[in-house]
Amino acid sequence: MELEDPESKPILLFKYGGNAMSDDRLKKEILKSIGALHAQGFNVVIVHGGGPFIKKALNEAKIESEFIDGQRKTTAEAFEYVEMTLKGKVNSNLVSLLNGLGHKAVGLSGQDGQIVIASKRQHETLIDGERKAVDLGQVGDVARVNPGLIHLLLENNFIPVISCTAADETGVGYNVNGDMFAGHLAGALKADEYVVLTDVDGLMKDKDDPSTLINTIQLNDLKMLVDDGTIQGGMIPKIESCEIALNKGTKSARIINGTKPGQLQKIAGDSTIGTNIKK
Ligand code: X2W
Repeated sequence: MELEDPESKPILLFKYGGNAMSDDRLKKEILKSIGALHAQGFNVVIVHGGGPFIKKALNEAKIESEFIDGQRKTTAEAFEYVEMTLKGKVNSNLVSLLNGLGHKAVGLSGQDGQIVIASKRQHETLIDGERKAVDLGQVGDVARVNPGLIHLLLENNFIPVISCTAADETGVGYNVNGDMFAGHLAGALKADEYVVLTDVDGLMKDKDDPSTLINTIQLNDLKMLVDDGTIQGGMIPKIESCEIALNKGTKSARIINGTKPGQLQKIAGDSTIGTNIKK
């Protein structure tokens, strides 16, 4: 995607997961690259997770946490630690680093300005070959997005940095999977590009062979690769979030290697980087 008309600044929404945050030097490089895109004239929004940090905080507090189908079962007690970690630690750190690089970053979560309204997730999982309902506690799905506040910030040259928590209409808070949160927000913002940062170069037909990197793929063809088992594991929620983003209004989605910040900086105008997904 190129910056053709400087008057209509394209929106890039980045999903930045906790796995690519553990190395401080790399984190700074990633933020430098995202900041450079902002300085080039793109509107930039960052949605972040922080799974490994939540895990550490819960371990230290001796609170058990279990993942069921990629969702962290979240008791009321665990939710306090989720919020403390995402908002108090990860979000404030990203904002400080971006500000230190000369940007004006604003830390938010789904609750702020009711950007995201959540609803309690009704979850079913396979137990002994049968689908059974399980209560995941305060795990939420995105019910609605109000992107107004984000547009306001972008128009004023701020970089919104958003934690993936949200509340329902009555104010009960929920822990939302970061990929799903980001996909919904990218869709509601009609982002020009939804960029998922991972630790591999993109989607590969054979995950152990980088020469099988898929550069461009239509969403329907991608779903076939998921259905036939070619793509598995941690990539699936990322693909699901790209599907949500594209179905809700994002123009294109891309999965790239966030651990190669040099690539990240070049994504504008270079469609050979990562896997580009089109509807
Ligand atoms: C996630 C939210 C954080 C997240 C969790 O508690 O880990 C649920 O699982 P990453 O680093 O992007 O994976 N929420 C419900 O998604 O972090």
